Amino acid sequence: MSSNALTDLGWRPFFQQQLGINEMADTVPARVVAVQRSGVYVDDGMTAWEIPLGGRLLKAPPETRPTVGDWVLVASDRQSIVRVLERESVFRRLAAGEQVDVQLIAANVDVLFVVTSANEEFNVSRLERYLALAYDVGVQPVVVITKADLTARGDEFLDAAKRLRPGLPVELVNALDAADLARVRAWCGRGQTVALLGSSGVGKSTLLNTLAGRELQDTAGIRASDSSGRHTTTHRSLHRLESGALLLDVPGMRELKIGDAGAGVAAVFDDIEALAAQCRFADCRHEAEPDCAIQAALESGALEERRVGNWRKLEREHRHATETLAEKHRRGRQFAKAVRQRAELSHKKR
Ligand SMILES: Nc1nc2c(ncn2[C@@H]2O[C@H](COP(=O)(O)OP(=O)(O)OP(=O)(O)O)[C@@H](O)[C@H]2O)c(=O)[nH]1
Ligand SMILES: [Mg+2]
Ligand SMILES: [Zn+2]
Repeated sequence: MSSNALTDLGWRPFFQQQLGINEMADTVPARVVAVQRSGVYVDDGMTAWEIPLGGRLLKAPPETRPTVGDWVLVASDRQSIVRVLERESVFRRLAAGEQVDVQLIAANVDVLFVVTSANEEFNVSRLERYLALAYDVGVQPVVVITKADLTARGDEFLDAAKRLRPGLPVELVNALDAADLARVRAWCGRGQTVALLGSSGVGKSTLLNTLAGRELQDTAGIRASDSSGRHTTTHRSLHRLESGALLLDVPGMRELKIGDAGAGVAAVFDDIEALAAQCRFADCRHEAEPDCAIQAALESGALEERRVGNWRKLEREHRHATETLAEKHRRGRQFAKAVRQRAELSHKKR
């Protein structure tokens, strides 16, 4: 296999340097292009094939299981995964619902397309959530607003998104029109991995198809009543474009719980955090305390009420997730210790 074929899949020194000498001889590096219940689809740059998910990997904690975008070492018989290579980046979220379970969304991503559309679906607070996810792992976000062809108010959406962060790249497009995607395509260079995230029906698969110039993924219409999608894409998959980019299509998300992405929240709201540092009291709750810089900025109109509200909400979510995950890890360690002690005890008895 030529190393060019691997490079085109996103292979780089960061992964190469993780290989031991024996591994170079005994294993094949491959990229996970899809994960299904039955197994993992991998690509070595020449062909793609399915590897059944064996017991050991299935039972591994979610964070160590292979996810789409991962680089794995495959045994020479090509039928099992020896190990998952360390990730350059990984998007995690908390599973929807009450329990705090971490879910991996995608690994080794270079650019995140936060996809939204120029209609009722557009929501700046939701965009801030996606931005926090991107900043938390150090991935470049690009906001792509679709359905420009269906509205006369495109520029309003464009301006609202641009106001989120200074210098944030935002593109307003008709995702069905290849000629309209030149600037979007500029992010899709050879070997670059680009993940598409957003609600159902915003046009993630449509963008992929138009960029690829062929129908790689099914797409479907949205409900006219509220512009919400029908969850057409059902599993995550990685696709190679002619340009050499790797596009990761993800099923639409009903809700994105960002989990313990504290650094990401701080980055999205760095202006608010800077103000908070100027309050008179270090533990200011920015409610009725004297000399509160945030209250002052709200009163002068320098700061938007909605933004402060979303900052508080994401901060709360982050704190809750961090505490609960820490508690969960502690219990997991206690359980493992108890199992070990019982095993030692029965060993001594024999
Ligand atoms: N006119 C127009 N229609 C669009 C545009 N982008 C997407 N659509 C349509 O919107 C519908 C939903 O698009 P999809 O690509 O299936 O949306 P998705 O984000 O992949 O949705 P899920 O797979 O459910 O997450 C389809 O009917 C598309 O043709 C656009 O820019 N203009
Ligand atoms: Mg889709
Ligand atoms: Zn304050």
